[in-house]
Amino acid sequence: MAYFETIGKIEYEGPESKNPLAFKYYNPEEVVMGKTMKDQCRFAMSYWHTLTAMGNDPFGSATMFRPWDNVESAMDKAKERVHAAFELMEKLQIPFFCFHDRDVAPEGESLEETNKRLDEIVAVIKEEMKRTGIKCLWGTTNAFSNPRFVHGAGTSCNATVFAYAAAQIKKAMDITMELGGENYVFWGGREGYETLLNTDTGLELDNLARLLQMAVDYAKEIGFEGQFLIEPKPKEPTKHQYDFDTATVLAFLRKYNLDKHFKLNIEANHATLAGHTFQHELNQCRINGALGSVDANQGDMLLGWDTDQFPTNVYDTTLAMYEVLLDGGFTKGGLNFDSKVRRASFEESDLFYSYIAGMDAFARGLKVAAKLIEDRVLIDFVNERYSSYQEGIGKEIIEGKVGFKELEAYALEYGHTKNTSGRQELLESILNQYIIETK
Ligand code: XLS
Ligand code: CA
Ligand code: CA
Repeated sequence: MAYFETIGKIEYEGPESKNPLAFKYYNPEEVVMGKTMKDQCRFAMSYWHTLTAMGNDPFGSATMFRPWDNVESAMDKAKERVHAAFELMEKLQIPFFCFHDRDVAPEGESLEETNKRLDEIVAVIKEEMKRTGIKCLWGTTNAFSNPRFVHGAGTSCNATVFAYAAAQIKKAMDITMELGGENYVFWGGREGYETLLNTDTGLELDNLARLLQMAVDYAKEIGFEGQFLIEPKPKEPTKHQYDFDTATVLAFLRKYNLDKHFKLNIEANHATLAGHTFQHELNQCRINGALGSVDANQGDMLLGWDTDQFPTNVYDTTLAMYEVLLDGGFTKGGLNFDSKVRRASFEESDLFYSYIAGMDAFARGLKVAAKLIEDRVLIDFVNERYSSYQEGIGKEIIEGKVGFKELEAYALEYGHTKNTSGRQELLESILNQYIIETK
């Protein structure tokens, strides 16, 4: 059964096209910096926002019109969702998907039944993957929705809940491996605290590290070669989440000797919630060799929560792709649209318009970023700005040849240095020119 019968395959028609159901910038086979756009972007559909988000908010119930949900049993619904998902991805030319265990199959009465249900749906997903060639970018565990995780999962005060979370992750890793997932993500939805009056943060963080180490050990045991990723987020649902931002996650990983096993999955909206730009978080991953994958969305700067909107801001997509390209491009990671249509965009066609908007915004960002790198506009400026470290005293500082005494002697002789302008406004205007003019 086809669920989007009136919509055909979305093709690239170029920037002159007025067809709302066509790509204006995403041209999958076009080569940008040595790779096709398809391989540079590695777009993925988020199963949760696309198939299961119903438009509920704290003040109102579901608004989405989703014909594949018009079946009786929860398992039939889960199966129909698989078909709808793959039809949508095929038509939008999206080569990957990402999923939580609980997005694809409903929980049963017991863990055993839940796992059986997962196996049943995974078989359907596998068939669709075989039919379409679409792959799994990453899998993850939803260890935050069920009330059992009220005090956390790996950081719960209740050891039975820790055990349950471990069992759930074990199964999610099994199915991610079965589906050929290239990464496995940890987002600590309830791994944080509301008040320090009742919280042993030391034990909670030690336990979180223990859980991650168990995942590393289990991956080795079953031969899972996917990349482990941690996705930082500073708050929501908990007041303070342990995986606050890139810097916090890297410090945590290093403390527990887990850094060689994990990279990061950076989400735009989480970066801004942490008081950073999207580019800042990607940049910090890049300089630490920890850039794994990206959750492509955007927040609303006027709101203080996670709105998960489809990314349409070309300024941001350009600067994000700039970091990705400087990092050498994606290997196992990709651009997962962890984005949902607004509550009032409830028709099925809105799913197409939103993905087209996001894919075009990133394709455009990719091209502008590639041009900025090819023309070396920022690279040369930055190199020149730090050129005092390429010779003389600067070189000696870098090479570790001088200490305080030598630098004091130098400062006494040459202390009255002349600084040069940082030229921020000039660079911003060049960036605008590239965004507007790049063909
Ligand atoms: C929630 C997170 C979540 C992760 C996967 O804010 O973005 O969806 O990406 O669990
Ligand atoms: Ca995310
Ligand atoms: Ca989010």
